[in-house]
Amino acid sequence: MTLPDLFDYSFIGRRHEVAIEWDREHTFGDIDDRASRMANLLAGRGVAAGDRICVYLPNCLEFIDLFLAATRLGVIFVPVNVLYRDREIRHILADADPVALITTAELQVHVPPGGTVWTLEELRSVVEEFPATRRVAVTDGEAPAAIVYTSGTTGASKGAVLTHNNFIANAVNLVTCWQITAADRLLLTLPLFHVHGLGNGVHAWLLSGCRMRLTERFAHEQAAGWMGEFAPTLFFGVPTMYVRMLEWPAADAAAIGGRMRLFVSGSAPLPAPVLEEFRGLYGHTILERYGMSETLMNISNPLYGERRPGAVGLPLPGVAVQNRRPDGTMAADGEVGELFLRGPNVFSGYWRKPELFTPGDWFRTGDIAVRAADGYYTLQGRRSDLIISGGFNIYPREIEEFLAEQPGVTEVAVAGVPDARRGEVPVAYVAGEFDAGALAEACRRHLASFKIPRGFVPVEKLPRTALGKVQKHLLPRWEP
Ligand code: MLC
Repeated sequence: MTLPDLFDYSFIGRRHEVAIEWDREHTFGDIDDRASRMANLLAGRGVAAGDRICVYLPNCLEFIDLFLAATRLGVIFVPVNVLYRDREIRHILADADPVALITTAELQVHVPPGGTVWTLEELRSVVEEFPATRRVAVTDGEAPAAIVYTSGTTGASKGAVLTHNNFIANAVNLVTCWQITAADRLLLTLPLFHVHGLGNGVHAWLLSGCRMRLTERFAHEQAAGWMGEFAPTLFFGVPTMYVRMLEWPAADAAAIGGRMRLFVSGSAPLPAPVLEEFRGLYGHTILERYGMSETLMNISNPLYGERRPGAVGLPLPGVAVQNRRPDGTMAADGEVGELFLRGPNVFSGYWRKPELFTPGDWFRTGDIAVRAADGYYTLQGRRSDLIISGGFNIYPREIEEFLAEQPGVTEVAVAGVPDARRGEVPVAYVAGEFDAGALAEACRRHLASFKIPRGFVPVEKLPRTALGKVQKHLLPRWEP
């Protein structure tokens, strides 16, 4: 089976039902036709199976049209975070080698010159001329559907290649385990360029045939209004969104909670006190689950049964989990280990880096966990020094490499410091004769906003082990 076959449950089966609220209501038939026109447009420009297209767009209907068109043509869809700037985009373009990058006229200024760019505005002006005839060129469920770039421990991001079957396995699990049906109303405010919004949001919507209200982003000043008007029964969020929701008036919270069926959280750890406070206000226990770009969803608290605060729950169907000690033997229940995963959800490897992962192998997550005697997993941290801010992953190494290139910087370490809203934020510890304002400005110009260090702390030199490794836990405390 391929994604177009899966989505036909809704596109054919629920053709006349409302699928999405965006500028107005659109039926599944409308979305199907839009995807067909876009597929014909792409095919008319010579885009063919196996080619890559990069999509650097905020949430919009055309994002969905392009994704669906790509899955039909066997074209590999490469979403690019809209907060990325020239340095990050240059790397993705060089690595993915797409036939074109699609963006808005406004975002185009961040795209390095060279390579083919099609603007959203231009596509919009011509797509209606293409017929809504169906064109499906992919038949193999093991074909790649998307390459999702995920920050690498080496500084530069790597492209995780996800197949049609990976997305199908994930969607079937979520729809089954969270009992998502056509009667649901999904409010989707997550960015579509990550697997949380795309692999969970869009896929659960199209498989279940529910009604979705899509917004450009989670604007916390407006989100309470959307929840009031749209009355969702289902919401997928990152912890930062739930922290924001604690600030909403108690009467609104109770009304929203009264109509909701399920709140799900992922992409970053949900602090247990947030879960407790949220339960008091909204009358719901947020369901926390655990996933990654390379594997989609792995472990989830149950819909019925105990949603354990601080724990991510039990493995999803088909997902094999091993919690290994550093010597490769299995950790006992209650003992700390590192999670290794295998299953139909696990990706087929990193784009053009076959040496890093072989399909079918156990995937090493880098996540440190404990399994309780009753099977619930609790994450305890990461093997690497990954920072997660507002649900966006940051590898300190990438920022360190960039700052080390700046004038006056002799050495630099970046570490995550706790932040009540975002979970963590990055801070840079810098040795040398540098100007903090100039460093901040350079970061603003070349890096995504969530990667810009909140502070640049001068240090004489970095604390290192005898072997030269930086000891981040010995860095001075940062005070805002
Ligand atoms: C954030 N910003 C965005 C944006 N999200 N800009 C454009 N589009 C978006 N989608 C920018 C804002 O412009 C602002 O920039 C800054 O981020 C903070 O904005 P804010 O309004 O103050 O936001 P806040 O209330 O803190 O909430 C941030 C957030 C955002 C929760 C909306 O962090 C977010 O959407 N996170 C979701 C990340 C995600 O989807 N991760 C999934 C990864 S997949 P400035 O310049 O003013 O600072 C994965 C696997 C798995 O991890 O298991 O899910």
